[in-house]
Amino acid sequence: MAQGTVYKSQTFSCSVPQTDIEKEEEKIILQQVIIFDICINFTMKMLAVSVLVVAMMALTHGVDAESGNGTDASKNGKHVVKRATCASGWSVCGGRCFRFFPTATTWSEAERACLALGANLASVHSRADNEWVWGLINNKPAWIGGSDAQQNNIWLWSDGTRVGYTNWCTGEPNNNQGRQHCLHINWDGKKCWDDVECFIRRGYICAKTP
Ligand SMILES: [Ca+2]
Ligand SMILES: [Ca+2]
Repeated sequence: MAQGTVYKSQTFSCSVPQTDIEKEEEKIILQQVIIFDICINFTMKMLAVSVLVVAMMALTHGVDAESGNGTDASKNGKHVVKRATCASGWSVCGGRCFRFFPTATTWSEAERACLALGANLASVHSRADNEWVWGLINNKPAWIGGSDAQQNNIWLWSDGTRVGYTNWCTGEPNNNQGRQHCLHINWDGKKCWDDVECFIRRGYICAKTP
């Protein structure tokens, strides 16, 4: 290096001039964006076509069913729609058939009478069920299917369904004198539940699936 040579200092701004390589990279990125855009448009169009095809298939199936060619059609060519229906004397609620029997009987006899009809003493799983059952019993205490006879304070429904919803009256179940193992509704004219001795006699509500 010759002595006394002066090198000009370079100054750089934030806007760096693009090199040829950078320009090439920008072109590649632009091409990728265009390709991506084309793919998106293509995908959206294919999606729209798929929806249209599915809708047409559904319409075709509906027409077939109405004309007697569908799997749900009956032999005479008419479309059959199954609805929950209950036999005469039974009323439907939540897909089950309920019936109140006013004959005063013990809880076990009531359960056996329900079984003879293909039913069980009614289990109650919601406020709607409870209102429905209560509306059937003519404002008298009546048996429903709850019992803790096997082990005190472990309540089971006689139809084998899980106990979730409950509507015990205040202070119940109290297992009074250690011998109350069966559940009746409408004690003291209320919609709530009470445990009582299973051998007392009550009207009862049976329930079964259609
Ligand atoms: Ca008990
Ligand atoms: Ca009680």
